[in-house]
Amino acid sequence: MKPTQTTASICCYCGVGCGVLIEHDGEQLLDVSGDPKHPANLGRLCSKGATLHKTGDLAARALDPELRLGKGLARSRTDWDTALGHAADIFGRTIAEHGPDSVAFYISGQLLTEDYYSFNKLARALISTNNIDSNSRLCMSSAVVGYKRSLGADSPPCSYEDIEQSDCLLIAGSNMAYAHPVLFRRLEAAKAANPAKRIIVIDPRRTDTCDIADLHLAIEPGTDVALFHGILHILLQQNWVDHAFIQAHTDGFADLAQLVQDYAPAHTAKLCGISEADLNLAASLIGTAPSFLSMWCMGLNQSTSGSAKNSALINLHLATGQIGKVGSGPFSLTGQPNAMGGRETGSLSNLLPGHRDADNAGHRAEVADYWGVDSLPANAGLSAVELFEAVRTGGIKAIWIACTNPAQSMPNQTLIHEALVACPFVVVQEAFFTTETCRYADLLLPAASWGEKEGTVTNSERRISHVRSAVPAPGQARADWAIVCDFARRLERQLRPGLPSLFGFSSPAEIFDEYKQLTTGRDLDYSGLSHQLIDELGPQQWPFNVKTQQGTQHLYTDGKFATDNGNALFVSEPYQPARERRDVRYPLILNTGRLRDQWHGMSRTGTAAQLFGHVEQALLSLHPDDLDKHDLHDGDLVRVSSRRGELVLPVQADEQVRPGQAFLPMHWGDRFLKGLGCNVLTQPAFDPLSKQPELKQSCINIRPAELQWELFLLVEGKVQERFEAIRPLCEGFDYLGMGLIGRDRPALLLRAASIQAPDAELLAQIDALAGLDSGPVLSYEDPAMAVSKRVRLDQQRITAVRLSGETAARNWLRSLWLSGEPASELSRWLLAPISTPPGAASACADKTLCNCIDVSQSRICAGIERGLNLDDLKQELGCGTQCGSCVPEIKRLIASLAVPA
Ligand SMILES: Nc1nc2c(c(=O)[nH]1)N[C@H]1C(S)=C(S)[C@@H](COP(=O)(O)OP(=O)(O)OC[C@H]3O[C@@H](n4cnc5c(=O)[nH]c(N)nc54)[C@H](O)[C@@H]3O)O[C@H]1N2
Ligand SMILES: Nc1nc2c(c(=O)[nH]1)N[C@H]1C(S)=C(S)[C@@H](COP(=O)(O)OP(=O)(O)OC[C@H]3O[C@@H](n4cnc5c(=O)[nH]c(N)nc54)[C@H](O)[C@@H]3O)O[C@H]1N2
Ligand code: SF4
Ligand SMILES: [Mo]
Repeated sequence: MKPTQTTASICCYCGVGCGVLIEHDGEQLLDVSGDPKHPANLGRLCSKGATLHKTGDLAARALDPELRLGKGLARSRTDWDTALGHAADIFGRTIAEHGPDSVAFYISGQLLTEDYYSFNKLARALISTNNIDSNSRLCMSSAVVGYKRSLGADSPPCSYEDIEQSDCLLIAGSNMAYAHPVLFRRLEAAKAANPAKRIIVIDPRRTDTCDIADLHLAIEPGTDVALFHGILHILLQQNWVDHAFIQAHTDGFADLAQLVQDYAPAHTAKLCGISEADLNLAASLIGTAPSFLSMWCMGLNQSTSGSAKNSALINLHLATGQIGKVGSGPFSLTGQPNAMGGRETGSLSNLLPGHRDADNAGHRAEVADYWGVDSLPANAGLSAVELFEAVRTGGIKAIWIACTNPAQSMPNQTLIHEALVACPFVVVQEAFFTTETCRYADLLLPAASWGEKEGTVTNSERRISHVRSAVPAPGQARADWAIVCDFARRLERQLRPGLPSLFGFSSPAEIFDEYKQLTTGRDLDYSGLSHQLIDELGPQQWPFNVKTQQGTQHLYTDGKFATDNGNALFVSEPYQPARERRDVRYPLILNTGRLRDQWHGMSRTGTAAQLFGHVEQALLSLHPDDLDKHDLHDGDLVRVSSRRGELVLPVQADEQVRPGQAFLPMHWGDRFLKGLGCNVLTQPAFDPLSKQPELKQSCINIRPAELQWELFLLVEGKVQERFEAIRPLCEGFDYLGMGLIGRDRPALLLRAASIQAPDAELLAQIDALAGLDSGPVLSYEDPAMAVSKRVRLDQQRITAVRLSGETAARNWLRSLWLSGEPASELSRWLLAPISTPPGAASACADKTLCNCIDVSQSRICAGIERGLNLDDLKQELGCGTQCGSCVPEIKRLIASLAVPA
């Protein structure tokens, strides 16, 4: 056995940026724990971070470059030299024939700073195009506009410590309990230590985050600007504003004061669908608090008025002078682990490195000078939605996609898939070959992933950490920066023959040292840092310049903002409703967002069965009244349609969603849910300034799917291989939902339905792949009814089940399998399997609430019914004692089930 070692690194999921300690033997990752020394998490991890080592099944990894030599042909494996040589030929030829703007790069907030910098230099300096955009366009770009317009630079002024220090916290359009769990733990602890701390949550849904709120404002979707203006109206009326601050440090207040006259309490409350009393309460909590902090996320940013929402919220801080001091300020939570680094290095089409703008001639000249090229392109680059539209209509002829899965995550998927089919040359630089986008790759480049690559990331509080590699990348996979620089050097031979290379880097540290000089003298100046210094001093918050040699906790403490005259600006924009409104044809508003244990398109989290324990499949949540109205029951399949597409999905009753609204998690794409996934329904309409699409509000209708023939498959073992083999066979089903189940014995789980039974041949193929064609298999066949059932028993234990035609026994068999017990009642049931299976009445599928200790909802409910409180449950069952991600949900169950004393 090899000796185990520990490497300190950073979690690759959300923007909290937790430090992790990776235990490994130099070849394999063995375990992960929270780094007690990292200031972002002080040793805590959430359910996703704590299971990192259990994800990333090698069977799902991209291991070799693969090249398709003609549309319609299969890709074949190749070596790096051939792969990148071919890419350089095609890019070179396309640029020569159609100009630099005929190629584009679509990159990701999950790359490391050094990867971004290489991509930016490649696109802007070498190729001379601004067609380089990232998935941050779907994520943080409204916040970027908000900060720049109101404060002069894209710099979040706060620190995590403000969560403890603040007297009043506003959480707007953020489900922190799921999406930034370690910060939420911090908030829970702070509230427990100081119950006088007031917390307001603004969210149309009653999420787990609301459990901590003193006040939850369940506003009508998209009405945040009206709400913020309405609050300011009251602040002015009550004289809860800081006139001295406004006078000394801001511009534009008179216009805003005028505008908010239109937002009187009664009118605002009506627009927002809340009570006037709640509106007044919110204003008084904010207006009278000694310190006021706001945190927000996609509920504000992903909107056609995302920029206005951001500025309207910042207005409240400027009007009350609650910025630039401890416990106060506007604090956007960044989604992806290095969305901040992307913004710093200029990884949106309109930006340049060092918080510069591509449409600013002075900025272009500074960067061109530093890079030693004549000039940078002045043509505006395309933003994500525009970029894929240009691909679809032929303007862009070669696209390079890295570390993002647009064929799952972009709105209006039908058009995205059309674009990827139409594009003459698609390069996909990916760690997992399983994603929806990889299907379209003419060239697939295998990327090293978490635990295997090195560089830096910046988290939500501007803190730069060193991401370290623990083990070598598998197969031929290489680090992203290395792939980019290798390609760039080949392209240079065509575009800059004879000149010295711009890409002669041999390590991420070297790239960092070149890049950091572009921050010199800028608001974010971190020219004083290096990889080595971060290793010595620990992670640091920018600015960190050569002179001060220390990090910065709070910005704007002197009341000087990053604008030309040093004053912050009040932005006055009226409330505009969301683009799509409910009407007779589309009477429900679809909201989309995150689940606790899944990450985006699930390329990584979707390889760990444990992470499906909390939510097993894609479900459309509706208020119970809406289910009644449509005569629907939990689990019924419906056809969900928007103006753009249709999906078949099971529904679930959910009191957290208000009547007239629906919620669908964003995670399921075409791989796990047939029909191009959640985003086949969403709309591409975007904010005019940030160009961020409105992913949170699209109108839909539902109708019963009426699919009589059903299929259920559960098969233990080799889950990735079986997934890949079985998924392509399922295209003919009207409904298909796939997932994993189990912990120590992972199994593949499949539910499908159709109007008619498929060919017997198809079932035979599935049976063969599931080991249900021979061996110890019990079966029942009723061809006249198109019903057929098979169960495989190995040593008396169920290892595979396939029910087709009718699947009433599926939950019973599922629990029998989960129990791992010998299945004695099976043969009796199989004699007459259409009759109600034993225990079927109560056998609705259970779920795992506590993922760390593996405690199911049913055990927790039974405990609550016996009178146990949270502490008793923790002690008796162990639930909630590790990462704590399940605690809000347990509290909610206690509130709904506990027998009043
Ligand atoms: N578990 C998990 N965590 C993640 C991620 C993940 O995939 N999984 N992804 C990371 C990334 S990239 C991001 S961007 C963040 C996102 O983090 P969040 O933004 O917190 O998560 P979402 O669930 O997308 O949306 C937040 C909330 O916005 C609400 N909302 C919808 N419409 C409106 C509205 O009009 N106004 C208001 N005020 N609220 C509204 C939704 O009901 C939802 O509860 O999460 C990060 N963390
Ligand atoms: N309906 C709806 N749609 C949404 C959202 C929503 O709330 N609702 N949210 C939007 C938001 S905020 C975001 S951020 C996007 C996220 O959308 P995507 O960017 O598509 O999300 P991921 O699935 O995280 O894609 C990252 C990809 O990078 C791969 N990868 C992992 N590590 C590496 C690596 O080191 N190198 C390389 N080259 N590849 C790697 C992963 O396998 C994965 O396929 O989705 C957006 N789409
Ligand atoms: S909160 Fe969870 S997902 Fe986010 S960085 Fe920390 S451990 Fe990772
Ligand atoms: Mo995001």
